[in-house]
Amino acid sequence: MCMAWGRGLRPGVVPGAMAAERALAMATCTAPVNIAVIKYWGKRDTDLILPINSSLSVTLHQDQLKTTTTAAASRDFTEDRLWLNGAEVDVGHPRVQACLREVRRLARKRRGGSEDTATLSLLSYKVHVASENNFPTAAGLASSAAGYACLVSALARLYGVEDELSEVARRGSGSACRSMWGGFVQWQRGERSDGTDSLAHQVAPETHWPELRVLVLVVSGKKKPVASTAGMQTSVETSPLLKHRAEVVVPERLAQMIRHIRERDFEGFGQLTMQDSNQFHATCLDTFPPIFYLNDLSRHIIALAHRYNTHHGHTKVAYTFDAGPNAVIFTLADTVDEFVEVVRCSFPPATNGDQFVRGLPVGSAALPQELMAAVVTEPVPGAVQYILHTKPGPGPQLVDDPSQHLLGADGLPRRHA
Ligand code: 2P0
Repeated sequence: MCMAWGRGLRPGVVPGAMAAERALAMATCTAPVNIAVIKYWGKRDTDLILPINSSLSVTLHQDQLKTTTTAAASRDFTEDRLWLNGAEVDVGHPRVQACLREVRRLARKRRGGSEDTATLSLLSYKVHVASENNFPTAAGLASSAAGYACLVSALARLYGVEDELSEVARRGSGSACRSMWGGFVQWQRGERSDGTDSLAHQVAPETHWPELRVLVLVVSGKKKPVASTAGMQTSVETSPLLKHRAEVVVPERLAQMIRHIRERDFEGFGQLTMQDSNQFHATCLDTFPPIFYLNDLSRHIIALAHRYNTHHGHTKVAYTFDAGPNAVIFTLADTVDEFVEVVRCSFPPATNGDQFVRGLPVGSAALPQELMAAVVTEPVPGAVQYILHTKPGPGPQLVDDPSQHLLGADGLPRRHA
């Protein structure tokens, strides 16, 4: 493994290495999951992770879904090491290495010619990193976005880097750059070949639309059949629809979507969210050989949402699906109780009746007879494992409480009770 890590810097040659006395430096951050409403699919540069189109997402609240990462540096560490959910994994993964290299480059740049010996010492040390999700990785919720956003946040904190970091998170996973901000976030595709203008920025903070709610319908614990990274490149190579989407459709939709968000127009936001999810899955079908992320159950949920909206005469719920069959539903707070009851009646829970709804509280609702008849047409028992109720939330956070570090004083993972 070739590493730029610490090259040319040795603790022994740090002048007046005051901070080298410090045995262990540690920082812990949390970072959120995001769900795209204008989808990213396809790269124009697979190494720098530069997309063929801009995208826009909603950052989900970390009370329900988050990654926590601790990064530590010590002169006593003999090699870089990484643990994910308690299991040690290969730290040599090129994307992990790209994030490490870029944060360290920014730290050096920031230090410039100054006498910041603390940073200089840290930069010469190996790192240990531990990362955990507060949700099951197997649930198919976008964990790489939160994971890389958190890795970059924790490393940046460790080295005292305060620069724009979405460009670095993007090197871990494209969608990770959007998890560097809270609320409503646009990832600008950029024009430059070096990727310096392919950045995420906030369109509106999470407080902008207080009534907006998110229901994640977890329908499958299985791993996705085709990984996004491989799938999107096959789409770039074979799908004329994807080319048209990137060149013509997305630029128009982005402008519309930003307008709907600014005006808190749920009708417009919801319709465009559904249309963009559908077009993303259409580009998957247009890929050759085709990629299928939706399954019968996802199609069942799509039909249910349309029946529900038709019954009410306007858009009350909007679905979106990523590279897997789980549904993410956007709605407004005043609709949550009723729609959750519709989902419960449509997919009666098999065993976990009391854990069927998780996250933010949901009240009870009695469904009117005409709604039942019009919307709940063919119940599929047990098909939805559970519903997670959440809302838009903030970007990465620093964890001040040292008892929350995932690494102990020995630099090894410790388990929380
Ligand atoms: C998105 N997805 O915009 C789209 C919609 C999946 C469907 O971003 O290769 O895991 O790491 O850049 O970010 C999934 O792609 O792919 C994704 P890489 P990533 O959220």
